[in-house]
Amino acid sequence: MEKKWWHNKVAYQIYPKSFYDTNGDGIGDINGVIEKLDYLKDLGIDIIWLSPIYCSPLADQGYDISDYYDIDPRFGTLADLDRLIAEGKKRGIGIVMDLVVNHCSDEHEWFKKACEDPDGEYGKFFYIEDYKDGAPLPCNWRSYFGGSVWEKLPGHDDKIYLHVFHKKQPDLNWENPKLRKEVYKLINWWLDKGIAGFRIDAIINIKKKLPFSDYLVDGDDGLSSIDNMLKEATGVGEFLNELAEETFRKHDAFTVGEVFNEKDDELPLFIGSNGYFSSMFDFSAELIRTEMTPELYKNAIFKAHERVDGIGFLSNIIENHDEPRGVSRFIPKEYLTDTSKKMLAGIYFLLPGLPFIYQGQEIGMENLDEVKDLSDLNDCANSNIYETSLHEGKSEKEALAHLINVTRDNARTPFQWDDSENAGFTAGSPWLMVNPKYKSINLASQINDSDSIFNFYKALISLRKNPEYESTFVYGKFTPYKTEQKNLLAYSRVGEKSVMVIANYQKDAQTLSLPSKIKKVLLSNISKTLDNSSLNSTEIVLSPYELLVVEMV
Ligand code: ISL
Ligand code: CA
Repeated sequence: MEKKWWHNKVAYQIYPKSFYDTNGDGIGDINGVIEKLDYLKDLGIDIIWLSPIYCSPLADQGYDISDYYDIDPRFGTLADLDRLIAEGKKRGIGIVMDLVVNHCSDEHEWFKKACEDPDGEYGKFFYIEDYKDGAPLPCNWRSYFGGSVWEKLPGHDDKIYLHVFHKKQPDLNWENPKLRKEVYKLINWWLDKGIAGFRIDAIINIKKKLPFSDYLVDGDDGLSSIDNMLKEATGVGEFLNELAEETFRKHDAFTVGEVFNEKDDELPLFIGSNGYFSSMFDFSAELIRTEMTPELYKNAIFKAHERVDGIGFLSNIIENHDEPRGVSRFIPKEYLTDTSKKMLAGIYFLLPGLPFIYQGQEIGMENLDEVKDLSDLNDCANSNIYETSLHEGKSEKEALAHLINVTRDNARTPFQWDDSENAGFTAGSPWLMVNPKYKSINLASQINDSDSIFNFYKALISLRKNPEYESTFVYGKFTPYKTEQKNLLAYSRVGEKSVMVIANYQKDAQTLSLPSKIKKVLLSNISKTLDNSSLNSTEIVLSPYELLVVEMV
């Protein structure tokens, strides 16, 4: 495999609005990121992905961009960002921006001009259709946030526009070469500024199956999931190849795609050498919507990595800004402890590919347990989730309880820096409630505690980067071990060294027989040391939720 500069990197996702507020307005800002660069450097981070900070009405928290060339004043200025890029460079940290080009904001000048003259140049930047009241819509697709994808074009009773996300996020028409050129221009403008690359939002959505048509109704609302259309849409690769050719490849940028619904035979095109992207996220575990079990988790992540074996690098996560906290999702509540959180960390961190840490994950931040009222939360996706529950017959209390388990706000509550008011996130009043658990879960209490989750993440990163083991963790062959043994997650990474990652994903101890003897323990979440007799045996007893990383003889 041809070596690339980003292969051995460890990335960290920042959700700027909730990271650190320096001016007391309750909203995290770029200066807050700059202030915390040394913290991230100390943790061992090489790449920071910033969720969007461009000008935006924040209808979908910045994923609705009204100016691609400027920073929203709530986050700072372009000068602040230039400073962040420069300060990052000094510390060997690259900045990756979020690229949101399936749609823009309805407050972007392109859309405003399209509303002024739907038949003019900018009308063709969007999907605008004629419409007569009472007539059927062009298609029955359901927007991701609920309701039809069609909305009346402001100022035009006889026209509608397409939005697969929020109605304030009109879809850009990628079939139009002029639009594509504008997109490439803005990407190159940012790359020329010296950013390391992009995380690419909802990129599969840029290709629609045209002409518009109805798909199988799959809900009481008489609509059809976008996924049904995406299965039939072909040709996204032509757009993506042109995109890569006109922008990323020229800059040797690091790019990670938010890719769903890709087909097996497309994988080499997406992330193979000279693929459209450097990497793409592995969402296989996040996508499981039934109750999580260790077996489901194991099958999902192991299959995902076997599927790309020899093709390319996945980017591994346990959570992001769109998901509940990973520890709350993947570990049963009654067994959620520092030990089980560290186990989960070790499992995903040493897989092939790039580990991504989402802000707060490194201190074990958890979901909210309760909120008094829907209005304590913020995400634009909430009301649809809540209403759907009521519609299914749940009581208001049950609907709220369900929402708390799944809402994206779980990941968006402010970072818990310390146990002072507002968790040290802001001197003002935070834009979204602080998770009350900040009194016990916060960075200040962990930073000097060698047993803390924070220091476990630090140890994981230094193990990955230890020159003796780095090539094994980055390029070593991945092989699942004893997949049939229940609640055991084990795999080997074999390169210059032979390493095994072993996790006992259950509340009871279990015994495991190994393929050979252990040479030494590289990392353990229960401070395990092995005496001589254990080192001479090929059988080990694992404690509840134990994670063991060992070098094999
Ligand atoms: O978040 C989801 C489910 O809760 C996904 O369906 C999500 O909408 C999808 O992953 C696309 O996400 C990205 O684009 C959205 C934005 O809301 C998300 O925050 C972003 O990650 C629209 O820009
Ligand atoms: Ca601020």
